[in-house]
Amino acid sequence: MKTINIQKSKKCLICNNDINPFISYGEMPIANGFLNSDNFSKEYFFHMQVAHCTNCNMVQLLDTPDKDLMFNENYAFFSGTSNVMKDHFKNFAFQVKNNYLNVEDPFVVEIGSNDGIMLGNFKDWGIRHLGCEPSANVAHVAKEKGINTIVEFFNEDLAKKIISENGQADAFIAANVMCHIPYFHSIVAGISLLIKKTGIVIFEDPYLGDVIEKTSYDQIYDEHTFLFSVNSINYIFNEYGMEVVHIEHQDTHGGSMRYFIGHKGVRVPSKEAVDQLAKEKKLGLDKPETYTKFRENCEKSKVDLKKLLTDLKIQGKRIAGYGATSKSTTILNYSDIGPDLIEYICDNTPIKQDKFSPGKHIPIKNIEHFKENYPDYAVLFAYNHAKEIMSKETDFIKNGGKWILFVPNVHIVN
Ligand code: DWN
Ligand code: SAH
Repeated sequence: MKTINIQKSKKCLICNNDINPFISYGEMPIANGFLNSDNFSKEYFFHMQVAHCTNCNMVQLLDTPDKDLMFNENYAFFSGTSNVMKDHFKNFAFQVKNNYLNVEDPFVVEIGSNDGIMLGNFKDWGIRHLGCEPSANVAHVAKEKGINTIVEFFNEDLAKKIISENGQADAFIAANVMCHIPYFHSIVAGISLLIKKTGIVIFEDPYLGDVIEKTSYDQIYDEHTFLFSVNSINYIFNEYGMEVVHIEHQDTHGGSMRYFIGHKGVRVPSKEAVDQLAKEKKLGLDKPETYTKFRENCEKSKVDLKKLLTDLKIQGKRIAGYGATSKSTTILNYSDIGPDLIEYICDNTPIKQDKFSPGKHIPIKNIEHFKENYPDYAVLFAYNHAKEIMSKETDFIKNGGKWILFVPNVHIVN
């Protein structure tokens, strides 16, 4: 089996060093591009390859589709689909309010604010806030709740506009969006202007260390241009006179890192931040061998999952998927798993239901369909919400059903 397909070297999006891919996942569709059958023939694909930059250590996609193909008025991910995430973001917001907003008339900016899952807390507390959310449909949900939101992509120009209209911000916050933005220099340049000298930048994204350790390669898809580490984030922010002053590991999305960043010299970097920089070197996140091993692990995971599903199918078992995640687009297309193996995927998001999964065209159904048509096995594509989903779906197990997980390895939960 040969999945690597090295193309000509490209330049690192962060430091302009030459980079080469360490893996190709093949042709990939838009991860959130759920579609109707009349659009199958027009579906867009791109070659998904990943590289590690040996100079700045940023792990990145070589190519990303145009941003408007991914983030638009039909964006399929609504943050409010998870109650656990609502609590998570409430706690995030509390942390910002309690520790960083003890100034007169504070101002908070969030990018990728989606349906307002985090920013709504600041609105409820009467704190001056602004969300930047380019996907009009999810932004509309936030606006309906009275959360100040502009339907625009954040970049340096928008940062200047925000400053001219509102002044500088005390806190710039973001979750699961910074890693989505290939024009990252414009983002960091914008943040360095927008944030006050004593202000704070706090954002979290899936953590490279977890992806490597758990072979959770499904965190790699069109929207995720980067897999961040503390070293790579510190590298780029340093170029704009800022530095990582603290970090906190999070359990969300299979393992994330929350970065706290300030203007250089204003705060003393915490022990956690300093230690993590060294720990990443010990983990080998700066070594090409780490990524060669990761590629081998991805190839094994792909073979194991397809074999398990094929064997179950041969035994006459019915298999469904649970959670039509963006991540599942990578799993299904890379592992070549289609409707012959997975009958349907159920999901609680109305915009995904009664459409087909990107690339492999597996029917997407609502949760009632799952309850009325329990399969023998359900692949938990939304494994990052395992606790929340498994606690709601106890009847599936009572009816003899079994969950299949593929992180950190392919296994059946007995
Ligand atoms: O980074 C991103 C994260 C924040 O969200 C985005 N690029 C896109 C998206 O990624 P994802 O689709 O992999 O996210 P989730 O949160 O793993 O998606 C869970 C899916 O499962 C959603 O479609 C909702 C669905 N779901 C469900 O049907 N029942 C979720 C829960 C909790 C449930 O109980
Ligand atoms: N913060 C939410 C949503 C994450 S999904 C959560 O963690 O659940 C990523 C979001 O970022 C999408 O809603 C997308 O429209 C938005 N986004 C993508 N590029 C952006 C940019 N340049 N500026 C602001 N938001 C952006």
